[in-house]
Amino acid sequence: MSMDDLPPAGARPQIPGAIAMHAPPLFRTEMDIADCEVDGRLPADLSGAFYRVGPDAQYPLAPGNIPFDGEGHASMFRFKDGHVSYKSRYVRNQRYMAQAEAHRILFPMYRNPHLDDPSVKGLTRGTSNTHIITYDGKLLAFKEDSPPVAMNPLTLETIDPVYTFDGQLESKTFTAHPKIDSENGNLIAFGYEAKGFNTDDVNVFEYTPQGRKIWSAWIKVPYIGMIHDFAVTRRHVIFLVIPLAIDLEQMQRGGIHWSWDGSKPTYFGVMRRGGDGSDIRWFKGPERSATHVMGAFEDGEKIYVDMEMSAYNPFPFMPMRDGVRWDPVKGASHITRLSVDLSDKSLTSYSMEPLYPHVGALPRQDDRYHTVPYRIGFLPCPDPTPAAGKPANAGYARFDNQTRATQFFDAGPGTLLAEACFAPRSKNAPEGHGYLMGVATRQHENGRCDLIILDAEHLDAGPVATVRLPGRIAGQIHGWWTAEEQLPTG
Ligand code: V55
Ligand code: FE
Repeated sequence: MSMDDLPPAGARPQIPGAIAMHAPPLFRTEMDIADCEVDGRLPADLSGAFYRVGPDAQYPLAPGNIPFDGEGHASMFRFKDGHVSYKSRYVRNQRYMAQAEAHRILFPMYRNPHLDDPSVKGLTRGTSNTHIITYDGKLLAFKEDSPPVAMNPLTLETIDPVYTFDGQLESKTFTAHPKIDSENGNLIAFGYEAKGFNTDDVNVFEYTPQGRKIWSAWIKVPYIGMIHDFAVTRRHVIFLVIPLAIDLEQMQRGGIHWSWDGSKPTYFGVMRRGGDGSDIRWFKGPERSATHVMGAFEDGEKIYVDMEMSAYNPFPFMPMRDGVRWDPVKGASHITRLSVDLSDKSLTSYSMEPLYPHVGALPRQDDRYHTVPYRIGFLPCPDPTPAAGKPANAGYARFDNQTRATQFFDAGPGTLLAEACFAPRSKNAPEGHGYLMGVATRQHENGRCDLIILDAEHLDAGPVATVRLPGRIAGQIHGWWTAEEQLPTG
């Protein structure tokens, strides 16, 4: 399936990677914009960096390849003293460097090593195109099939194309969705296919903020399916294994790593954090996709994970098995609360409760609440209650899980929105007090982009400031806010 087969934007629900799919690649165009134009006034207390990363093909994708295989292009909005600049750089991972030297694609198919050019044997295949965070003074870019890549947080120069925490990383892979402990700043992460291609091993581990490993456990999964995000609470680690299953035959035929196998259950696995993983319990559910976590918490032995969930495959460019035709309605996701009660020793399945009517992907929270009970969430989605006869514009929703009250910022007609990120007003500001920011693509202006900055408590009041870019900028899957005090000086 190609981008042209998709229903027009707006007629279909927001799906992960929608921006990356609609934005044609920039093909090695990197940018520096000093002192960007701003409509409105940048808040005086907004100081730090908003990082983004997304797939942006280095050379045109090989026939049959999917947009998720574009090379990682990282970007930064740097806010300081009431001004903002924009910078973007491709991640100089092993794949990018080898291809640059060869002036062509050497890794032609998404997570399929069979077609790789023989010259790249032994290099990491990772594109670093999915998520980006700062940790221990470094900017880390992720693709879930490889180790992180470390970059300089101020210059975006790549400093280590295979970052292994000084050799401590046991897994051959590393999730794009590490969590930062809300209380001690530790980094908790995992790798799947952790012993290499087509292995059913998962390695889960925790590092101190200074980069010292404090525990690591190995578990087996019920089947090899995508484990894109995960959840961490004070005492538990939760994995979702979805029916986007490894497809060896498809890969032999030159296709991608995954296809949707609707005959498989969606598993919810829970293990004790800091243990050896031997206590893991796998709870079964029906055919569902469960991709991004908005937030998670525990109450005694009860575990709750709020995430985007769809009836099946949310990605139109990932093949369906057995001749099933992809249906955008079944691929559309709702924020759903998954729960289990661990005190029930005979429990074998998890519960699912849809929380809001909004249809959208890429939910986020105040990132200071990754591992503790949280209340506020955000989601890019079409207006859930458009005026009669009017198409639904894209916007950002704010959810208050305590009252179930919602707000909506309407981004206007012809606008596509990337995932939003939350920036707290100050280090110790209450949950959700600060700014919500995200990149808007204006379809009627040739894809020109704006960075929209909203008061996160009052989304419906409209932007407090809009950073006007002169044209299209690199697309994004995920982004990350780093406050000034956590950036290196200089
Ligand atoms: C996702 C994105 C990916 C990927 C697997 O949003 C899952 C989900 C940009 O690449 O490879
Ligand atoms: Fe993701």
